[in-house]
Amino acid sequence: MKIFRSALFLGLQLAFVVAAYAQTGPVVKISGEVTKPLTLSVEDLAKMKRTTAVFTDRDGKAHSYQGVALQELLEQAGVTMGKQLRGEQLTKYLMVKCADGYEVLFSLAELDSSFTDRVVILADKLENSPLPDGKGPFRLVVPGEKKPARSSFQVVEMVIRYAKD
Ligand SMILES: Nc1nc2c(c(=O)[nH]1)N[C@H]1C(S)=C(S)[C@@H](COP(=O)(O)O)O[C@H]1N2
Ligand SMILES: [Mo]
Repeated sequence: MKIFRSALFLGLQLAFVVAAYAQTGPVVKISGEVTKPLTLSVEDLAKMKRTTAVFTDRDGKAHSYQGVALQELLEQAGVTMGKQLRGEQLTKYLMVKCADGYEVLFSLAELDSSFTDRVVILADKLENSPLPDGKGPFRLVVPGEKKPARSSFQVVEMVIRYAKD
């Protein structure tokens, strides 16, 4: 009886661990100089204000991506954007980190609508479908640049830091 009970207990524990693991889908993190670090899933992004950005590939072909404006995400994380982005805050940068080790950098002012009309988005859809294998589930889309090199795919984390000492 005792053995049966401990076997049942172990079985339940195992089932619990498996279930918890299955629920852990891919996420993107926003960390560093933030007041509220975020861990966002595709489901979280789906609930936010959605917007479209055009990605121009190496061949000059345009593709329409859907997602959430990076500024919106940074504001949710409590990053100094908008009126707060002044003085020494202007020495802050955002580093994008990808699953393949690719990294690119933006200064915060490049991402703020009080400095620029260009809207960078964190996309989770291409032509309204999930991103293709190896390019998702999250991609930065940076319109208005001559090269697509900063439109990082497989984004896993965005870290905000001070560049000054
Ligand atoms: N994670 C990651 N993102 C990346 C790259 C990369 O190597 N890794 N290459 C960049 C470069 S140099 C280009 S030209 C585009 C190519 O995107 P595409 O293959 O979707 O056209 O992705 C950019 N984003
Ligand atoms: Mo490239």
